[in-house]
Amino acid sequence: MHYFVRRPWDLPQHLHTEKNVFDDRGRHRRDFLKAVYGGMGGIALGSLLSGCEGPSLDELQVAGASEVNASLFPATRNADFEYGRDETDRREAAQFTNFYEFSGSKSVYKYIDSFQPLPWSVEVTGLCAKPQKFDLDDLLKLTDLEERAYRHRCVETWAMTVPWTGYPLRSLLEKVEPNPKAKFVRFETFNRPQEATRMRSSSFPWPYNEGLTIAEAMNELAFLTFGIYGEPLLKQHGAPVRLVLPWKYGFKSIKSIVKIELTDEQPATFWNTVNPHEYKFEANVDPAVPHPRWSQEREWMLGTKERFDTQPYNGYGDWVAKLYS
Ligand SMILES: Nc1nc2c(c(=O)[nH]1)N[C@H]1C(S)=C(S)[C@@H](COP(=O)(O)O)O[C@H]1N2
Ligand SMILES: [Mo]
Repeated sequence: MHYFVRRPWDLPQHLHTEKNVFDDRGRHRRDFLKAVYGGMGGIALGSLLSGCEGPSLDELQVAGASEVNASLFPATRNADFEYGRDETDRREAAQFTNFYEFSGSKSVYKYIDSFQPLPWSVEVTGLCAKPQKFDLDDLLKLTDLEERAYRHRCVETWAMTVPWTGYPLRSLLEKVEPNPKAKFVRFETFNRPQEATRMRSSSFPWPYNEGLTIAEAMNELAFLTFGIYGEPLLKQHGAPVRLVLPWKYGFKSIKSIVKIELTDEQPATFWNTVNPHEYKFEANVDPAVPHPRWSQEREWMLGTKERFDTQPYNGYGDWVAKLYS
């Protein structure tokens, strides 16, 4: 019952802090807004704008938080996962993203105003006993949300450490009761050329899609994600629901998912279709296998530019190495 009266992303930032934007149905809403905007908004806003170079928070679409059940955020941190290094600054993460539907640059936040992520639903279909379409709210309440501190490694060698909110993908897949014939899972992003200008270009195989083996999809690490930094996902991070697969290169972590399909054949995937030589279906992080155009031995962190040695499976071998032996 705790919904915003208007979509946060429909309004400029300054309006969000005014009480009259919200009705009086509960303190939750205002508390949530404090949570959403308090960290980077409020006092921090002034110092950020005066003290730092770069885009304002408006431009970063901090206001792009999803219109979701306020009482669910922030979720409890799962102590099984640690970064092993410093957490990436949320502002650095918000202004350096890959979302090719909107831009080929990292400044996706400049091009994402037009994206309207609500209402949203995800169809789960294919080789299963109970194919279903889930509304976002049903998805959010399917099981308890938790927060996980994960390392993220893009194939381009940049890396970040951010807390995601969600639950294992397995929890959703089990609801539809996969058939034993299901060997792969295919994921698809929205197809909205009106909202995402680059989808008008026929030089890419839109919509973005990705895939996993069923064993990968059922692995504890595969995380269906609704939030980042204790708040609903910003639009540029793949609102309102995306995948996060920390042992694979970032392009596998598909954003803004509308469809999940259980299949018996390895599905075509976006980057593998565009350039099969450079982007493999499996795409596990591996320092020993160079990208055809660069080494994968080292990685650099968003924000600090600190450099680290790349770890096999991005350091998650204890969870996933068994899948590949
Ligand atoms: N639909 C869609 N999902 C996507 C992408 C994309 O362009 N479109 N980019 C991928 C890449 S290359 C990376 S590194 C991650 C980046 O997630 P972030 O921008 O939230 O850091 O999203 C992945 N998911
Ligand atoms: Mo990436």
